[in-house]
Amino acid sequence: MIKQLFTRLSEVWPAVERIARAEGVVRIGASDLDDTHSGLFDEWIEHGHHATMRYLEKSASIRRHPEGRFPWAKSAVVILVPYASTRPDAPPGALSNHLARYALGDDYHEVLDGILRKIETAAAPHGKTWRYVDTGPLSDRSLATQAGLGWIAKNAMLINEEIGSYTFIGTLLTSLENDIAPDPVADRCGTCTRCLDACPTDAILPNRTVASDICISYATIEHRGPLPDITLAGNAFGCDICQEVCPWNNSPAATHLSFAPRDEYRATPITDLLRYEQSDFSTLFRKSAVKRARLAGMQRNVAALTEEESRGMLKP
Ligand code: B12
Repeated sequence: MIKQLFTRLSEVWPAVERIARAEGVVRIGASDLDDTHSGLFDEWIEHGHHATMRYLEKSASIRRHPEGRFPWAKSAVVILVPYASTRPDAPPGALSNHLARYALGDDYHEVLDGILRKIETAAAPHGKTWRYVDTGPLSDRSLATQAGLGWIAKNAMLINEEIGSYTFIGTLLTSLENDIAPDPVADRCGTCTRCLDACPTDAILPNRTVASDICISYATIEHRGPLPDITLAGNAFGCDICQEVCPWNNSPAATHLSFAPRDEYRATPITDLLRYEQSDFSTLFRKSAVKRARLAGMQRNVAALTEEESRGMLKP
C-alpha cells in the first residue's frame, strides 16, 4: 500500500492536537517562520542589551533570514506548557523561596523536547521537522504570538489571556504548509504599569524588551564572574517579580506534572549551598534548570543574598 504524503499542516493537525493534549500541552498553534518583529531584536543587540549572551548576537542573521538556515521549513508548531504559578509553603530560608518558579521542577528543555518528540511523530512522516526549546536561533515569543497564543506584554512576556505567562514555549519546525489560521490576539496591557513599577532594577524597557545587564534573572543565571552592582531582591536563581505583579496571572493553568515543585528544595536551607561540593550540587539539581548557573554561580548568588539580608533587604 502506498502511504499518503500530506503537504499541509491542517492534514496532520487533528493528530498533532491529540498528542499534544495527552502530553499536557495547554495551548497549541501554528506560525510562519518569519519574525515580524526581528527589527526589534536587531535594535536590542545593537544596544548591547544581551550583555554577555553572545550566542544571541551570533544567531541574529538567522532570525532575520530563517530560510537561510532552514530552507525547507514552512511552518512552526508552537506549544505552551504551564509551570508552577506559586512557590510551595516552606520555612524561612528554604531554597524554594529563592528559586524562580520555572526552576522548581524538572528541566524544561528536556521535558518539552520529550513532548515535541511525540508530536513530531504526526508530522515527520510527511517531510522534515526540527524541534527546539529555548536554545534555537529563533524567537519563541514571536512565533507564539504569531501563532495566536498570546500577546507580548510590557514585561516582555508572552501572556495568554486565559492562563497568563507562567508557561514555557516549545517549537517544532516543519516542512508542511502553514494553513492553520491563528486566533486573533489583542494587547491587554492597557495602561497598567505594575511590572515596570515593580522591577527592582528598572530592567524593563519601554519597548517591551529587557536590559539583561541589569536584569536579576540574567545576573543570577547567565552572568559569570562577580555579580553586576544590582540588588537581587531575594532571588538566588531567576526572578519572577515582573510576573508576580501581573494581573493576568490570577488564573493560571494547572502545573504540568513534570514541573511540580520538588520537595528537596523546600527541605534544603539555602545557606547549605555555601558548603556544597560539586557532587552535592549535581545530586540536588539533577535534571534541573538550575544547573545552568553552576555551583560557583549559585554560591556567589547565595553569598550575595546573605549579604543583602544582613543589610535588611527584602526577601521574596
Ligand atoms: C535570552 C533569554 C532571556 C534573557 C533576556 C530576556 C528578554 N526579555 O529578552 C534573560 C536571561 C534575562 C531571560 C529571563 C527570563 N526568561 Co528567558 N529567554 C531568553 C531566550 C533564550 C531568548 C530571548 C530573546 O531573544 N530576547 C531578546 C528579545 C528582543 O527577543 P524576544 O524576547 O524573543 O522578543 C521578541 C518578541 O517580543 C517580538 N514581538 C513579536 N510580536 C511583538 C509585538 C509587540 C507589540 C512587541 C513589542 C514585540 C513583539 O519582538 C521581539 C524580538 O523578536 C528565550 C528563548 C528563545 N529562543 O526565544 C527565553 C524565554 C524568552 N525566556 C523565558 C522565561 C520563562 C524567562 C524568565 C521568566 C525566567 C525567570 N523566571 O527568571 C525571565 C523573564 C524575564 C523577562 N521579563 O523577559 C521563556 C518565556 C516564556 C513566555 N511565556 O514568555 C522563553 C521563551 C523560554 C521558553 N522557551 O519558554 N531570558
